[in-house]
Amino acid sequence: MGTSEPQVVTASDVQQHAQSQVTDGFHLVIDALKLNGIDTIFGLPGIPITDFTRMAQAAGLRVISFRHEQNAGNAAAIAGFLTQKPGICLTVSAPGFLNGLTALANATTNCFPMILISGSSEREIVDLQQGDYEEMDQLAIAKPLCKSAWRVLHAEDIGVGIARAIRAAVSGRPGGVYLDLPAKLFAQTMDAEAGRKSLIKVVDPAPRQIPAQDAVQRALELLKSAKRPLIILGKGAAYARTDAEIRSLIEKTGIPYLPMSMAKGLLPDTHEQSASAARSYVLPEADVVMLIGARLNWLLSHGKGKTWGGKSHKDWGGQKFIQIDISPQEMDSNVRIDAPLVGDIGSCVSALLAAIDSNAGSNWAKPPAEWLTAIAERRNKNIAKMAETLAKNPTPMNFHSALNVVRDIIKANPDAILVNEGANALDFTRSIVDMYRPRKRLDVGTWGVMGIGMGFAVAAAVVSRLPVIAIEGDSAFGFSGMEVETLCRYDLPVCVVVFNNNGVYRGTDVNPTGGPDVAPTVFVKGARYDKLIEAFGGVGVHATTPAELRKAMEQAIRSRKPTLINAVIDETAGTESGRITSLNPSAKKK
Ligand SMILES: Cc1ncc(C[n+]2csc(CCOP(=O)(O)OP(=O)(O)O)c2C)c(N)n1
Ligand SMILES: [Mg+2]
Repeated sequence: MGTSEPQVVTASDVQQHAQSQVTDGFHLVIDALKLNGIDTIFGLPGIPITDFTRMAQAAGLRVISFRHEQNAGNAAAIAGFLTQKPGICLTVSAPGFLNGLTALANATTNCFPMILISGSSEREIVDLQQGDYEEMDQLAIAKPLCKSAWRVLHAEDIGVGIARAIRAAVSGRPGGVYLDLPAKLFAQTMDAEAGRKSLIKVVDPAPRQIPAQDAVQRALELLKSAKRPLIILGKGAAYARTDAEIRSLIEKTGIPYLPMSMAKGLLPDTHEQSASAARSYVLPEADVVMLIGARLNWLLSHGKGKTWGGKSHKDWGGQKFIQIDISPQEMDSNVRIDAPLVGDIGSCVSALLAAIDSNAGSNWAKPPAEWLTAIAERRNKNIAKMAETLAKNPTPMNFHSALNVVRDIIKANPDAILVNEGANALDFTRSIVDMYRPRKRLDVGTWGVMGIGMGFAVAAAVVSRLPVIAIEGDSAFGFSGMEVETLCRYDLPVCVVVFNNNGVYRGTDVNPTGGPDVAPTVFVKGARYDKLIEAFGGVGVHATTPAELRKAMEQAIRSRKPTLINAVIDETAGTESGRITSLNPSAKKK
């Protein structure tokens, strides 16, 4: 400047900056997200998005940083499930993108709304494969693994890109969306006013989809004809947030119901119409089954075979199905659907309720008493048998005696969110721990994937501010265990309980050669997972009895301090793959 005057920032400088005539890609992305009610980003910084995370935080977004992108991705996915807004995961290029991609694919499989936003490298170099820093054609790789994938090359298209991503994630069947933002986009500038005008506030991002009246009538007629009706609730029903209508449908019709894992608590598991404890009786015996936001995938034995009373593996059991789903393509995916009811779950259930009222008024006939009595008998017998097992207090502690404690803790704290993964640690928790409120059980979902634990726990605590309890197999925990630092860094009210049975399924396998390597399913014996969290200032507890476990869990809930309890479980107690042993291919030649 050639003058000796001191440089001072005047008030008018500041004002001018605030009313800056230009904006850039960084700010347009942030503004577009904020405009659409997004208040949290789950991610991991690095080139080219480090400054973006800083600016997002400065602009008032909550930026939750993780130690691995897969955990940030899982956090975003479950935040989407819990809020019906797309969860945002932000990563760097190639390896960061790939780390996040597993979570994106898992979100799509589970119908969780999520947007993976990844920075990417220089297009010209990537496309000619000239070896750029973290070079990868991310868009092409993401495409088959999510609902939609787009790249934004120009700052003026950011508004459209974010709007489409939001719509794609939450409308129809929710799922994962990929948004590719090249490094150069962030620094692009444009006129601020034109930039503001280019942004889109999405109107009605997940439009209701009203079912056709004749489809409603068809479903109702079939339901009326049933002698042994059954309702199955899937996590789609939980996601729909139409809890009162679903409860009313179940209670008005008097039909027994089965909740799938993440639909537990939609009605309290202690509800008298719950057939959970008589599952193996009701599936083959039912004559008409109404699926609400549940798919006939492997978790329901594809709606056929011996589970459903079929004579052999792929045999139809004779049931007629009513299926409520937002996706018409879901119908007939495994067996014939006699009454498809396509629409959003809220609209479908409301339409059914209205039809029931106008058809039958208060005269809707409850299912025949023989059916209800037969179910009640089995249920009561199984519950009594379970109570006996739970009352035992063996040494060392086993899954049952430990879960008896968790069961009491959840009963006393029904608003706490339960995250759950593992094999035995998963299956026993699902069947032993009753849930009382909707969307409180978050688990491995459709894929039975390990690694969701800490990502889900962080997001559940962040979006709900409620206490979170994560019941983790020791193997399962290892997939995301480093995020205990994240729990401590954000001081989240999460109590992790590692069910430590020294390995995958159990800790007793031996190396058949007698060599020095342990068996592939076995870990370090007597590991102290509680010491991990102490490294970051969290509370670690070593629990070898139900009494110690109870005291530690109660303390964790009371204090809201990040806590990790190493619960020592009998290493002989588990079974191979938990409840799904039969899915292991068995070698002809041993
Ligand atoms: C990403 C992924 N990798 C591997 C598996 C296979 N698998 C299923 S359960 C499990 C761990 C079971 O051990 P643990 O969590 O300790 O539960 P336990 O049965 O011992 O209670 C593994 C590795 C998987 N489901 N997902
Ligand atoms: Mg284990």
